[in-house]
Amino acid sequence: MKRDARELRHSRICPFCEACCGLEVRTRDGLVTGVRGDPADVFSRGYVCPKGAALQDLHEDPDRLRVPLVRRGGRLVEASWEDAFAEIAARLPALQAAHGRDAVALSLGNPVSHKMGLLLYVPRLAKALGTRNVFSAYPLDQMPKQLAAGLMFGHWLSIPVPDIDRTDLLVVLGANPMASNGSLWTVPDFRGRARALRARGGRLVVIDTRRTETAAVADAHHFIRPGSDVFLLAALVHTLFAEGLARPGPLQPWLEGVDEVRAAVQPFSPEAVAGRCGMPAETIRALARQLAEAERACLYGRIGTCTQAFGSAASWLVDVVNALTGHLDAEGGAMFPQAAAFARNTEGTPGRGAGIVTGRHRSRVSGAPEVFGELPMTLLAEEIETPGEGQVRALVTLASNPVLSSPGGERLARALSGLDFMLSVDIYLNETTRHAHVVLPGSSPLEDGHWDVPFTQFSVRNHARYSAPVLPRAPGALPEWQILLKLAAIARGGGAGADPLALDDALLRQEVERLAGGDADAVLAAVSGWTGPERLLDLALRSGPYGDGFGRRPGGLTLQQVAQAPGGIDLGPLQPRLPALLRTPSGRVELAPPLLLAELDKARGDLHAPPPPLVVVGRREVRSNNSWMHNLPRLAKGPERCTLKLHPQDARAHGLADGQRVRIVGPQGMAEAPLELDEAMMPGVCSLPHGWGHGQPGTRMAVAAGRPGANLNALLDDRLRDAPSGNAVLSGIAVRLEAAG
Ligand SMILES: Nc1nc2c(c(=O)[nH]1)N[C@H]1C(S)=C(S)[C@@H](COP(=O)(O)OP(=O)(O)OC[C@H]3O[C@@H](n4cnc5c(=O)[nH]c(N)nc54)[C@H](O)[C@@H]3O)O[C@H]1N2
Ligand SMILES: Nc1nc2c(c(=O)[nH]1)N[C@H]1C(S)=C(S)[C@@H](COP(=O)(O)OP(=O)(O)OC[C@H]3O[C@@H](n4cnc5c(=O)[nH]c(N)nc54)[C@H](O)[C@@H]3O)O[C@H]1N2
Ligand code: SF4
Ligand SMILES: [Mo]
Repeated sequence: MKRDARELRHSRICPFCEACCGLEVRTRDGLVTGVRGDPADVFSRGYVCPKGAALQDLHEDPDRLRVPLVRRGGRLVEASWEDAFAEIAARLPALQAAHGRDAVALSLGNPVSHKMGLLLYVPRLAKALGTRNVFSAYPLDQMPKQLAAGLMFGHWLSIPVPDIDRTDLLVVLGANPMASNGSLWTVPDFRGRARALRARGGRLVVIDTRRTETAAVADAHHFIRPGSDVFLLAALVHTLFAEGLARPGPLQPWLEGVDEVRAAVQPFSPEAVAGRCGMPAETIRALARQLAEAERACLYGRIGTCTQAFGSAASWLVDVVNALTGHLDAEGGAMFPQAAAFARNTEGTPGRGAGIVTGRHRSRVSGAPEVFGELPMTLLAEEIETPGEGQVRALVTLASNPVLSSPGGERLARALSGLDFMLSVDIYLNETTRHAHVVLPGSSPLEDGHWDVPFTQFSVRNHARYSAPVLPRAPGALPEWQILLKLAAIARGGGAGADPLALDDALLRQEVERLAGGDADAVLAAVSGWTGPERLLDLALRSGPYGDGFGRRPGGLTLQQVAQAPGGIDLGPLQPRLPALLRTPSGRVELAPPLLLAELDKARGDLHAPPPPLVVVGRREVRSNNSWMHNLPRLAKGPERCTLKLHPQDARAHGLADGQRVRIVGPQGMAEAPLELDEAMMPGVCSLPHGWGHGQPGTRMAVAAGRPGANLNALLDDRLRDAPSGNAVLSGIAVRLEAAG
């Protein structure tokens, strides 16, 4: 080893969460020597959380998979890429030939969104497989918000975000950005921005079932009973109409359905909902008035408002409030970012479009509608278990761990062990991938180039940042985009020897010919300096809203230009985008989609449901991320994080003491965790983080197994969903506590 090799500094966008902070990664001689926030990053300006530095742990993790595994004689053993692809080619196409395309299901996990090599190539694999059985993390998370945005604005990802840097009042409902660093809202350094908001005289208000870390930096916090957000929101809208505060301002001519909304919220006066929400009517009224009267204000709802029985209706009403108070698409309000690449709402005819549809097909067993091309993750197990035409017999998981991340995971695990064939592209042998017949190793993020395909569409400022690979690819490793192409080639009948790069060229040519017609050759020549995801990115950037248009807009963006800009390129604060952003058939903001009006009507029947004595909700913690970062030593150390938080008053009523191990019994299972008494809990509500439950036989995550934690999802009820979006209900489930052991 050259001991005196020079230390190099690289900019790398953090791939772990939606904040997308710019990191500075130092390397020497191919080894990582340090990671810190990159002060030169135009977007995050040096901010970093404890997870960022753990990129080094991930890169070095001895448990991270580096070679393919193939099941031989019941055991997963190391194999060559050739053998692994040969195994897949021998089994997957034959299964589809014998049982139909839908016999193979796809399961897509959260990290797919954080890797352009995966996200940009999933469509190629999905198309080659041709299956309607596509499952993902979205219906465990944000599908209600996507559905509401789709119905209102005409595209699934036209989701407005708080313009926090210019607002006077931010109301956060069911989100904890101090721990999560933001979601469907790319907002690095939330703490710093919240502090600046308050320093300039603005206010931060948090409504949550727990007095969270975000509440701790806010001006006010209000408890809300889990699952009752739809009622609070309907009462806010009710108040706006009742008190003459519905003043949409310049947006007025573009709003369709104001009268229908007024009629629909009629039954939901603050008095009518106060008991259900656990909030005084006067508090609700005051909130409505504050939102209406603030010059610049924004209401933001996130996962707490999505993972409940009326999640779609709640997500919709959040933006109804923003629209009626004149804060939608206005400076300091809820604004639509304009991404430099891959944003569908900048393509096609401005101001009008086909809108969205759901239910183009239905799940075979329960008949749940397809939403955004996907089916509810909680229905995957029954599709595998239930015999008959169209039964799922094989599964491909991409960066997905539903055995821990989905309710019904234990049942799913049993179903997985009965599959004819299972293939995982993943970096760990974990609770899900241990059931696979073939596991193909994903790459270390430090070996990939990076662009935030989804998150630039939710960013608090418009920007263009590209990270080049920090380290050369490990010898023998295959980038994930090539893995997916190879699988696509195999699914298309090309056999194990198929050439993924030739398929990439052919597919790209087809697409460019469709879009650019006679100019296709010139366009392809212009991007020919790049390959793979970078080539798609250059194409998207140059044809995007800030692009050079392949020479038509001199000075416009190209990937080369972005790649050479230290810290990226700032494209300025968010700008109003209505009505041009709309892709609804009416060309207006659909304030009253019939599907959601019907939900609100349904919710009336639930308004007087008596609350169970104790319910469980989830929580996030800065040093963790869903189910897969518990193997990184610098995050895993420190106090036990998978604890059950409970208000001391509830603990006394149960005869339980701080630190004691408790058994939490839910509708479908139980789990055990140490009890942590916390005055910040709403009485009648306990909280347990998700993503734990490690140490199962056949997994290979030694650090995580040392502190397995309890699986929240084992307690929940996999039958409960928000009907229009198919999103799982993860919040407000009735549980019972008892002393363990
Ligand atoms: N009860 C409850 N359940 C929840 C939630 C909740 O709030 N409460 N949250 C839900 C939400 S929001 C989400 S998004 C889901 C997340 O659930 P999943 O989508 O299942 O995601 P993770 O649990 O993060 O698991 C990620 C998987 O990707 C693998 N992986 C990590 N990095 C890479 C990589 O670079 N390449 C490849 N190929 N694989 C990689 C990991 O090893 C792991 O297997 O969980 C949901 N589950
Ligand atoms: N550190 C860390 N960061 C993450 C993740 C992680 O696991 N760890 N996961 C990432 C992912 S995949 C996502 S989707 C985002 C999510 O990001 P956020 O939406 O900010 O998610 P949480 O931090 O879980 O905050 C949800 C809040 O909702 C509250 N809540 C629960 N039920 C209800 C309810 O019925 N009504 C209301 N009003 N509130 C309720 C909870 O107490 C909690 O404080 O975070 C991302 N960032
Ligand atoms: S906040 Fe998110 S993006 Fe930023 S360093 Fe932490 S994990 Fe990475
Ligand atoms: Mo998520």
